Amino acid sequence: MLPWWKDRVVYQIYPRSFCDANGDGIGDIAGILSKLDVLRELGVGILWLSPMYPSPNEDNGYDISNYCDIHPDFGTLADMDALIAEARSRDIRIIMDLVINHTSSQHPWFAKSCRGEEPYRDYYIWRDGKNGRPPNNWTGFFGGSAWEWNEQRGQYYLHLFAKGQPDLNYDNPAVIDEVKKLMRFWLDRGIAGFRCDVINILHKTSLKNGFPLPALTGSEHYLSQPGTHRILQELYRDVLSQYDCFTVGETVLVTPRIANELTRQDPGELTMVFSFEHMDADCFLLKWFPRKFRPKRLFRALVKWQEQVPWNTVYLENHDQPRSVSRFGDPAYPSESAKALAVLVLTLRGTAFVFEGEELGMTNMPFGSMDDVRDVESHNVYALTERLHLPKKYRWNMILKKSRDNARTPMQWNDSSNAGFSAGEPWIGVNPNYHEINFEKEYVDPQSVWRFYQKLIALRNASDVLKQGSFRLLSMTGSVLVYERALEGETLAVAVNLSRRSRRIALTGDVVLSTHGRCALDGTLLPYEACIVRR
Ligand code: TEU
Ligand code: CA
Repeated sequence: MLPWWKDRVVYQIYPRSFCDANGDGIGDIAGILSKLDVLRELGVGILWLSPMYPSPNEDNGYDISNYCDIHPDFGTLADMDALIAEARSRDIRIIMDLVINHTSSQHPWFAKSCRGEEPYRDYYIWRDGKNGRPPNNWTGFFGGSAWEWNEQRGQYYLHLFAKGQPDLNYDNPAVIDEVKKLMRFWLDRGIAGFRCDVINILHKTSLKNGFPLPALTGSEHYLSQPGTHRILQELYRDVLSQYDCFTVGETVLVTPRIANELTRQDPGELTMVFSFEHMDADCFLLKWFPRKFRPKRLFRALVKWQEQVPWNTVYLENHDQPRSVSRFGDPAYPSESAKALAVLVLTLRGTAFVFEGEELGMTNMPFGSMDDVRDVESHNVYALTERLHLPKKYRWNMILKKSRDNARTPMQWNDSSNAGFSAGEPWIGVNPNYHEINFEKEYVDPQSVWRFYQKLIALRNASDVLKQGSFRLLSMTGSVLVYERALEGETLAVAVNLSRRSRRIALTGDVVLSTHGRCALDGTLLPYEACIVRR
């Protein structure tokens, strides 16, 4: 029997942008509750909720000021308990975001650490400066020095993300104890696991200068270090192994070898990880330098991970990534290309993750100016590239193509004002294409992207071969990928064409599901056609 987390499709909710029940412009728990039936109908069996904890929102909740409560914007702890129970009653389990590399600078631990109060003095990574400069040359994920001066303490603190996200000090056992406590707090309330934010950078082996790199200088001192493996093993042994739960690690800059180490069974660490190699198919250097999308780059990365990691996650979107249909699809074939991408996500081997709106074919946002952009990362990068004298047009193009806010515009529920997301003024603008792309319209259209996702998820839920079958590459050309899934004598082949041209393929068999509703393959795939064939 497959464990339940390999058996079910996961749906990621970005709560701020999902559904606003009280009209304050921010999505909330009551909004999620109102959509549980629709999610059940879609066929997903696990929800991953991006952070809903109290937070000053410098990084939309990834800067946590209290791990054991719910932000009033979203509701109360009682609302969260109700959500867990209501989801359970529909056979949907919930995992939460575990953000433990850093806290918010508004967390009481940090305030006390600034004052040098015990036992919080060494909860964070504090160092003296060097001749009035930061302690080392490290740079952070959002650009610029990874150190910030604190007047009160008279020292610098390390922050690999925004200034308001000081890194915790994992050389301090008290910090690990705090983490165990907060994990139990949520597991005891009935959640089914965690998505673990940047979990492979917890332990910093040394604070020496890093090898100068174009980005993330210093990262060789903290990426997937032995100290991090030890912490993950301890969290597994003392907490996770005592619950019916799973973890998915968000692991940055990992190779298949490292992913296999992070997910090994004995001693246990994580259940599965998110890798990012396939996210570089249209960009490089931590995404900020766009390049032309080539399907083969996407295919090659996906296949490599299929072949080298026994059980991985499969995804094309999350709250940090622009919309997949805008990156890997085609505006001339919006519905076809969204469906072809869906086939990839739901027929490759591994746990499939669908991000809110992906199942509608939601697209990137035509932002007008930086005033429309909310994300701290975008603002930091826009300012930094100005100091580097990059041309304004180029910088703006970077933001349009790569801003995380592309994924964070409100969910498009219907054709009414604000796409039915909120009766008030949404915290971030709604994509004007909600008149064409919205849930209610797609729900009643048998040919819609949403209906296709529903069919595909149902097919997967009912198919052992899609859930647990082996993966074998059959062929890969510039724009067509063909592979096979096999289990105990049953074989399905999948062919995906990510181009505007019809392509010839040597594949026959009864069509189980096709993006174009066809019943038999005749040797050609139409533009952006994908087919699942029984062999
Ligand atoms: O993301 C970590 C991470 O690597 C991203 O910041 C990545 O560099 C960037 O998004 C690429 O555009 C996680 C969360 O998913 C993200 O939302 C948080 O901002 C970040 O950690 C800090 O907690
Ligand atoms: Ca609200």
